[in-house]
Amino acid sequence: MCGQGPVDVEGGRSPAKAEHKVIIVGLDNAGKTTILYQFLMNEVVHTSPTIGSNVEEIVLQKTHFLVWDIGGQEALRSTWSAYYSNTEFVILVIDSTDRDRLLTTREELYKMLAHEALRDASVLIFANKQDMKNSMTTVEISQFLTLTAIKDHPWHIQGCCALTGEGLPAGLQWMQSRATAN
Ligand SMILES: Nc1nc2c(ncn2[C@@H]2O[C@H](COP(=O)(O)OP(=O)(O)OP(=O)(O)O)[C@@H](O)[C@H]2O)c(=O)[nH]1
Ligand SMILES: [Mg+2]
Repeated sequence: MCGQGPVDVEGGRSPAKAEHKVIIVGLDNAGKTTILYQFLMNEVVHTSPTIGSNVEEIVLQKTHFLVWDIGGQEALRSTWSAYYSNTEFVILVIDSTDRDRLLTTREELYKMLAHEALRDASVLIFANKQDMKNSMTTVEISQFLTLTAIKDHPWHIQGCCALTGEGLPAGLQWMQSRATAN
């Protein structure tokens, strides 16, 4: 937890090490915290609803991501924008079984994309819980969210299962390739 590198006024991180800021958003119960710790430890942790946020550093092939996992309960969604400044990647996590709330997710997505602070952000959408047999496919979700209409942000949709980790490396790889391309 305590870095030993050179200290600077920004809060103890070396300015030489470029760190890409990532936020993980999505409705409550989507699997955001499960994904974060599956990324970090390759295992499923017991989660409870996130109040506030968790932050962890994930390193992939020398690319450092500082990842903020934010609580998705309705009362907490208005706090998401407090995390937007300097964000390079938004990971939107969707519970692919949650048909009833896909419209709410859609509204939250377009509200975020219109936010000035996220003007340059890329968006990775994880269609999570693909292990459940009633889950929507990535094609269904893409169509419902009209992703192809999004022209002003690079985006990518990836099916996944946070319990097994399936699909997560592919999503992370997409972020890594964009992070190094920029
Ligand atoms: N079947 C299945 N369950 C999952 C998957 N991912 C997460 N879950 C379960 O979904 C529940 C919610 O997961 P969390 O990671 O706490 O959800 P969250 O998005 O962080 O929720 P908030 O913190 O309230 O915003 C937990 O019981 C997880 O074990 C998945 O891929 N498949
Ligand atoms: Mg959480």
